[in-house]
Amino acid sequence: MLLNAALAVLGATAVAAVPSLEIRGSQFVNPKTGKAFQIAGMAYQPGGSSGYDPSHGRDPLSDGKVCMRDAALMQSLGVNTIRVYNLDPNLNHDECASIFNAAGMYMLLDVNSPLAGESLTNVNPWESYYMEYLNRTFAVVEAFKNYPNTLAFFSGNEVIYTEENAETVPPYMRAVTRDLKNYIKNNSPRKIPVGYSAADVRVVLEDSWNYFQCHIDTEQNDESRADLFALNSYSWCGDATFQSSGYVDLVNMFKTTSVPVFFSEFGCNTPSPRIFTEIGSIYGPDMTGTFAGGVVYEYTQEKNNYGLADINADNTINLRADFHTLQKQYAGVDFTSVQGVTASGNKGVIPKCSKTLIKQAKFNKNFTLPAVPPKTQPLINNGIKPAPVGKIIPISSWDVTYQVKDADGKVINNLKVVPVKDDAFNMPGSNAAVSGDVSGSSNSTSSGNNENAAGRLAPLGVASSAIAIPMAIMAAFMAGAQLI
Ligand SMILES: *[C@@H]1O[C@H](CO)[C@@H](O)[C@H](O)[C@H]1NC(C)=O
Ligand SMILES: *[C@@H]1O[C@H](CO)[C@@H](O)[C@H](O)[C@H]1NC(C)=O
Ligand SMILES: CC(=O)N[C@H]1CO[C@H](CO)[C@@H](O)[C@@H]1O
Repeated sequence: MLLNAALAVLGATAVAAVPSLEIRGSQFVNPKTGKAFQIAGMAYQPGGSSGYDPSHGRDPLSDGKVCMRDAALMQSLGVNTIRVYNLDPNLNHDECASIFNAAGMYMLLDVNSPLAGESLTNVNPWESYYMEYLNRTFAVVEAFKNYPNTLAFFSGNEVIYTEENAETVPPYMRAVTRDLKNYIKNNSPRKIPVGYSAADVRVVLEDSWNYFQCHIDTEQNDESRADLFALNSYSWCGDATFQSSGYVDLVNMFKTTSVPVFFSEFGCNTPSPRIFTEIGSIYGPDMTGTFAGGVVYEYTQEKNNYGLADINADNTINLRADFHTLQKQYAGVDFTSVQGVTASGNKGVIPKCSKTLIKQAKFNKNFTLPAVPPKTQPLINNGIKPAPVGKIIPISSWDVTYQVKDADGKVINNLKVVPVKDDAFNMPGSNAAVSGDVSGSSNSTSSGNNENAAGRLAPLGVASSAIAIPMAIMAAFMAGAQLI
């Protein structure tokens, strides 16, 4: 009996995975349910850009104990996606990817890094577009293509942000997108989307979106067309509205989009503490018809002061008031409804690439893209060698081993990741370890729905305790122990 029950759960948890999503028209879609998916994302770069340090074998997804801590906290928050900027394709990410997968979170991954030779430059981009650079981006694809929760790759982040770099960068950015998409087409078991993450600089924003989403008439299967378009936007500050924040202008700009559009970063930090009232707008009727959600910037407190959590030198954490405020805002959204909408099938308007599509005088209007650099086509056709290989692995314990304190300084007990059911992703309420009752957090907003949030807790809470014990058994099983 115990054995059967254990094996049943063991079987279920061993393969448990978030459903890999597809892009259909302007939406992310869960192919198993036909529902459109809204990103409730978190920028995840503990240590800032120095959290990526190939010389010391370190990147944000290479330490399982750290990922367990952060996955549990972000799960408590209600996050369903992380964005990770700088990755070393040659490190082992299996433990972290498996933890975030079990916690019901997708991964948006940048293929570039700030180190020399690891991204397209915004000045003289042709000087940075060569085989070794592309090989590295392909290596990131290889390292992450097997994880079911890899949501998409960003081929570039804020490379275009002035009229000057808009003169030269766009064709190179589109060429990198093309090369990545062809690489994935030939070498990945699954079509993982590729797109661009733009700076919300309005003078180049609309042209960037059009330049990347348009279809080049002379191309058959135009692989250079981006699969999605994201923007890093900080225009909603403090107690703003859909109108005053300028979000209304973004919705008007993007409402005909032929690819998913979402915030790859948001979360203005003045005034501080933040109140995160944009959450109600992003997941409300004003936005969800056009936007596919967004990514809060950012999880850890760094020099630029956007963090929700302070990480101490010994890896313990002190949550900041903003963490609890954001948690309340998410809890005030009825995510069961938000994630329950059947995909519209809306293909939007795919514009033809042409000079007249681009509005700004200086913005590049050349759609004859740079040729694939020398020695690169064989890599695109046959794959890089050697190629890193990632895979989902069993996790023996979901407990968080580092101490975490809430914004009142109270130790959070029994913090752990609560594996979500197979084919599910994380929702607010799935992990109740972090209470919202913290004096320092803002209480100015949508607390009215908390009862709903608590109501949604029950089924997932049950699942969690049912899974916690068998996982220990599974650990023993994996270690070769007898199960009777
Ligand atoms: C391509 O990437 C792989 C994996 O990171 C690496 O081992 C190899 O040296 C790279 N090749 C070139 C030519 O950069
Ligand atoms: C457009 O870009 C291609 C490829 O880089 C280049 O050969 C061509 O000269 C460019 N055309 C114009 C009008 O600049
Ligand atoms: C941080 C914050 O907004 N606190 C407010 C919570 O609600 C009380 C009572 O309405 C206010 O006095 C606080 O300023």
